[in-house]
Amino acid sequence: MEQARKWLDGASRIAALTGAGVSAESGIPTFRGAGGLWRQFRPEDLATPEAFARDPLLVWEWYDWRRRLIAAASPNPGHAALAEIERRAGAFALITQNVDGLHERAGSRCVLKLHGDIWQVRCTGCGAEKRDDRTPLPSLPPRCECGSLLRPGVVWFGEPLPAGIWAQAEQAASGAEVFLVIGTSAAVYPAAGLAWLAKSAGAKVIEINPEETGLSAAADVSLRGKSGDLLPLLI
Ligand code: BV8
Ligand code: ZN
Repeated sequence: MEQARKWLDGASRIAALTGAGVSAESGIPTFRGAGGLWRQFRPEDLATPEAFARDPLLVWEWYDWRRRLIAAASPNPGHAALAEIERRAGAFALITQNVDGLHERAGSRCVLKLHGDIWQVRCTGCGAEKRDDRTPLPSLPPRCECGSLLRPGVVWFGEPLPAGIWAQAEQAASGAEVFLVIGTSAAVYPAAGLAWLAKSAGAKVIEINPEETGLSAAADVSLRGKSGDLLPLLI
């Protein structure tokens, strides 16, 4: 912890990659942890264009359930600590795989959402995109005024990440002096690759996770614990 604090205090360019683990203490189940399942489905079965094409109602029931959970949740001290780091650092980029919007609700301003936003909906017909934060949604699956199905404004498996946001994330990772990897199992690419990019560009990598992950090998320091406990201690 002392070493991590020293690196953080001495850095002016910092970046962080967060995953579902930072929202776990807000009561949002992680994808691959114990509570991550929904009915008998795995996220990889539902978060795909094929699943949506096959059964848009089932996929929307899952998202509507998650939206209600998120709406009832609050940011936790880990989210707040990351907003504080942004205020203190010379340059800070918060790169998140999460779609729950809790970083913004905690006060983070520059959030690069690699996998989209659960509060956005996009028309599969006319492409219209808007924010719709009603929970529950009045009818499932929701439809656009044009009559076509609306889909969640998130990135599914097999879909490309938003090009502009990905480019900003790569730039932030390769320019960071310290790269924090928080609450991610590092199972999903290309997001997880950002830690290796940061490391190859000379950053000190600090991992915060109760468990070992695929990125522990890249970490210069691994803090084994909950982000809601450790991030406030770190700052
Ligand atoms: C793409 C949005 C190309 C939707 C999500 C084979 C090998 C390698 C890669 C692939 C492969 N086959 C396919 C791929 C590519 C695929 C992929 O990586 N698959 C994986 C499963 C193998 N990736 C893609 O498809 C990506 N797109 O590659 O496109 C392309 C290019 C051009 C043109 C066309 C295509 C798109 C990936 C995005 C998928 N969308 N979510 C939604 O949310 O509904 S991914 C989903 O997983 C979430 O975003 C989630 O954030 C993300 C990663 O999971 P984590 O965040 O890490 O969460 P997880 O539960 O896994 O782990 C939680 C961690 O927290 C644990 O480590 C736990 O210990 C820790 N924790 C728990 N409590 C705490 C804690 N930590 C701290 N504090 C606590 N209290
Ligand atoms: Zn439409």
